[in-house]
Amino acid sequence: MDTSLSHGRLNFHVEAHATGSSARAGTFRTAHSHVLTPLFMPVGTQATVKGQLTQSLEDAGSQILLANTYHLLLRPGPEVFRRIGGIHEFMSWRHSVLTDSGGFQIFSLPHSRAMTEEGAAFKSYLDGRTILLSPELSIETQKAIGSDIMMALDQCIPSTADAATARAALGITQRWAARSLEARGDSPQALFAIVQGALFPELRRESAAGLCEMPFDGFAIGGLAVGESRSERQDTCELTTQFLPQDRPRYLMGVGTPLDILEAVHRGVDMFDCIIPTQVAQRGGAFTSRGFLQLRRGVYKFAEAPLDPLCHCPTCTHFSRAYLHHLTKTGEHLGWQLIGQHNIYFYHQLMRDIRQSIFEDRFLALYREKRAFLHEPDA
Ligand code: PRF
Ligand code: ZN
Repeated sequence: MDTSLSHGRLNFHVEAHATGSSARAGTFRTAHSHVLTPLFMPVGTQATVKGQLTQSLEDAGSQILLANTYHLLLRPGPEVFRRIGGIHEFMSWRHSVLTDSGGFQIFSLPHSRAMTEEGAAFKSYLDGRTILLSPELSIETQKAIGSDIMMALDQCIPSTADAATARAALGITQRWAARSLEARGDSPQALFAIVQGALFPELRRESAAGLCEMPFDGFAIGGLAVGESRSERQDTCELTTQFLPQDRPRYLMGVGTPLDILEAVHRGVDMFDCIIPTQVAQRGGAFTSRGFLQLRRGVYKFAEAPLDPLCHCPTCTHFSRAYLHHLTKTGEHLGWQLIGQHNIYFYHQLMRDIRQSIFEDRFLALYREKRAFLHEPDA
């Protein structure tokens, strides 16, 4: 195969580059859908984006949902996906799905885990059983789940780790990536590798260089948004994207706020996932074109206006701030659901605006304007 003509299983193409920025607009094709980048993926850990019907996600403009191998391996287990015919059928979602490999979720466990060359051993939170999640078991499970894009098992360490720890982790991640590729075999599912290396430029370069020698369909930047400052995150992201090939999608894992995403697109990232839009909605938090709102505040008790007068989402089309305030104050689930759908729509609209501005070569102007507007959620 002539690799100079190959764009991997996703056939990723950059359609436009921004002037004065590393931002780019692209497209790729999975087994289920045609995808436009830059894009945001809502998190559906347990084969559900909490509180959202898949129809609501489709209406909000979601293109890819993220699911977690770690959780789905434990419950319902791969056999359910094998018998039912994959996650799309299972959760009634006709667009694309990306599965995370499980490395990060195990790293996030407070105790009962052990990393060896073979894999990551952990105790099931369901029945206390010890499970060895090897790169092979992760891929086998992701094959059963039937995601469009699989992630290679990686060793995620705190971004503040010392150089020796970071070097060991990227070595393991590199070898696990090669084993994942081998385990994928001739499956049509795409596979991404994950760059690690904490905050050390030389280690990020080494990790990216090693992984880029292998025929992955895309590359993720892992190990960020785990305790570093925003400027450290931005610097590491900027330097890592420069080591990645132009002709593969780049995915910044677990990031972030709208401002984080805007900053990362500027530095050449194409894909994002984060629980923030659904998580803040649960507590009454909403992103709007005029900044972040807390709907529990008493000032909204009599507010007849929609949540965001400039938003065209179903929530803003049908409901007032007063009603959403009431739902959050009474702890009604519908409040979480409606604000969640609005927040997801807000993230997707941000990505659509960014994409459009890249095509019209006015990304830098949009970046400056949005940067001033995007307020952060309260900690
Ligand atoms: N690795 C994996 N999943 C992840 C991360 C990672 O480093 C992150 C880092 N923020 C989020 N999700 N496999
Ligand atoms: Zn809205």
